[in-house]
Amino acid sequence: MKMKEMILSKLEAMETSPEKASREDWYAAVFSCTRDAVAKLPKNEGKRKLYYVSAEFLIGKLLSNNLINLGCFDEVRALLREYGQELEQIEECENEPSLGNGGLGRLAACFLDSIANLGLCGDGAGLNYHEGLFYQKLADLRQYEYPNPWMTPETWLEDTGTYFTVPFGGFDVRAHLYDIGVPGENGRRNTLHLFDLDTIDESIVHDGIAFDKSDVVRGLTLFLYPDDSDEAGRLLRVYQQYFLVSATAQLILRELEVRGGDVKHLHEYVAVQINDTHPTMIIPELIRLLLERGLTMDEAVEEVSLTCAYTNHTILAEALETWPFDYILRVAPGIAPIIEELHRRALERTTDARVAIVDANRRVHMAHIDIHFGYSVNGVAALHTEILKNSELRPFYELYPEKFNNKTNGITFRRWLVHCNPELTALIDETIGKSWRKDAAQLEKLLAHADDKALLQKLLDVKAEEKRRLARTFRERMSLDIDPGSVYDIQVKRLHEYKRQQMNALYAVYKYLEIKSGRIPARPITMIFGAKAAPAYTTAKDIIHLILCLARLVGEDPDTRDHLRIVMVENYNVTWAGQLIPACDISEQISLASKEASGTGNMKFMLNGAVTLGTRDGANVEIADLVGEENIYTFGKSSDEVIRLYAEHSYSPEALCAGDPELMRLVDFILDKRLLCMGDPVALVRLYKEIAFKDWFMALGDLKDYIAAKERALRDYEDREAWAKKMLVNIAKAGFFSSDRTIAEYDRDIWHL
Ligand code: 26V
Repeated sequence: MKMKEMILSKLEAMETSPEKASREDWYAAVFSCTRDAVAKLPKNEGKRKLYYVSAEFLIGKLLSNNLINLGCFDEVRALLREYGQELEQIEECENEPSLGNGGLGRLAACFLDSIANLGLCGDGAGLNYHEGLFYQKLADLRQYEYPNPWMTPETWLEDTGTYFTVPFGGFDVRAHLYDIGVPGENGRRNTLHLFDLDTIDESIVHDGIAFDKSDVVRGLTLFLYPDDSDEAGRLLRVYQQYFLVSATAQLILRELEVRGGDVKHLHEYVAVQINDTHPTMIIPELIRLLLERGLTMDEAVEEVSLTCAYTNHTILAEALETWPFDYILRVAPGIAPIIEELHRRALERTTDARVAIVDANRRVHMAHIDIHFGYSVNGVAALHTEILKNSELRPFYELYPEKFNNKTNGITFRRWLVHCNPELTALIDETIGKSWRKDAAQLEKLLAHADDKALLQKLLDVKAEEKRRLARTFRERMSLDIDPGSVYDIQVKRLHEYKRQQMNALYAVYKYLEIKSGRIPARPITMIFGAKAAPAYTTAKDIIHLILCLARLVGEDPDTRDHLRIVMVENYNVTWAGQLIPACDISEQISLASKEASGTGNMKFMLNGAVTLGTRDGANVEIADLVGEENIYTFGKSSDEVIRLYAEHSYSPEALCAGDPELMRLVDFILDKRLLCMGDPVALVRLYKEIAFKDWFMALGDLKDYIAAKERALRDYEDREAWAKKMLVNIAKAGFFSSDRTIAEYDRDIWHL
């Protein structure tokens, strides 16, 4: 039966009709038919199976995505329209699973989509957090955190009825396996496995997201990244990690057995990709289980080392995980002796204390386990991998040069173009045909049309329509009016000092003061922010506070409000991203060079025809090389310069301000009476001190150059045809950033599925 008929008969079974059905009825019918269709697909098979293990899978709403991959998106959209319904409105009935924090989690979701669409045999394994990350509310000019429950009776989660016993120190728990189907366009599917505990109790959460973090049995899978500012929180993270990897390792071995594989040759049947260090303990856990099955220590270490591969996603020292060995003893005593043994074996290979697994303070360096006892180490953009090899992980690179490789990140075009921007998709199809959907490099065919004025005008028209749509969304959801004729300048990503939302805020100060002095911009500017701050990260929260204060100041001042608007969207997530990205003119990618491993938002914006304003950091470098200097605005210190400044300890924000009154005036504005009266003086003074005296991520060092680059972009924007050409080149060159390309490289170089 065709999808259309299935949906109609579902409505009938629900005792309603297409004419009478409510939005909720339609959702229920389309959802259940889609879920059944996915469940019916045969699984991808292959001798070697991949397990992508990750603490985060930021999958977003699944309805449209699944319809696209099932090949019936257009059919269902047309059916709904026949009865006066829009798919995007129907989809509002679906909650977004909040199973990730940012780029790392979204990358995992894009990868699952590409693995399935390339027909590769590979599943994901993660945790089923009941309350997700947290729900961000913005009120009183600050962020508040609340639980973010997302599971409803209509859920993509399939209860497999399968359990695995996880042995914690002093007690066991039973990991309950839930599955979510991941359909591919080849008519087969893979699976995202999410583990959970039956004993979780949401009622222990109180006052926002507080709960007794020592209550492992009731709280283990409540939240992603529970607050780790006290010991109970840190231990809970280790409990989560061991729970994830122990259950996953048992699943892997059970599936191997069912497939008739031989544990003695594990690596011929299994590849494990360790997504950042959170799942690192899968290495000792697999070894433990192989020992139980009769392998010797030598054999087990050898097999697991040929099975596991590690991806590094950060060079921030503070994000490289280490745990006290005592925590491992308490939480996962079964693997403690194995970690000690791995430590001993690593020291047999080198005497360099920098690469030890357990350091002099008895802390376990998780990445070191991955590098010594995995067969591949990859960074996520060309620059990032070079920095890993030459600085951050240099001693390891000297030891194992053959393990290091680069895999520049990518994004799935099925979500980040076909789904979120159907109008642009249709225009591309109309211009160059549909071959780009299977081979994204074909987007380059657009370049042949770079001087086609009619096409350039259509590109501008599509963008204008997306901007009007976003303005309507703001009106409906935030009772906020923005000018669809203004330039939309957007920075959406996790809030972190290295990403430098504070530098963008200082640009807002600059523009505000310019307008107040009568220098009116050629066209109004709408600055849009979206970002969650980690609940215990004070400076990040102070930056949100500054942005919200500036938004109010600019919005309430009759001199400025028609020329500059600052908007911060609440609870930025995948759904918001799908609405914001198609409407963007200027994509803010302004991290301090060397600090952003890759970035993937940068790729999504480019694909949707935004022009990047960015530093030469992460994948921005590759974007710049692809589009050429005339189609991107780059500024700021190079990564080499930054690395040198850190090495010399020679960066001083105070000295910079002392020598530059204009810069000083912008920073001092944080303490302007207008802001202090409106906001929280404690937070503003604290932030002022952070920026004026520490500025660890050198925002002031790049600020003037940043302002100049943004002014240049705004000037160029006024030549609409020339700007449209930049848009076209960006779209045409985005093909390289398809996650289908990235996954094909992982398979070719690492997984060999
Ligand atoms: C670290 C921590 C530290 C403590 C609190 C919670 C937490 C959560 C995650 C992490 C690891 C962050 C790694 C990460 O998200 N990296 C991002 O990975 C993206 C995909 O490769 C990449 O595009 C971004 O540049 C990189 O920041």
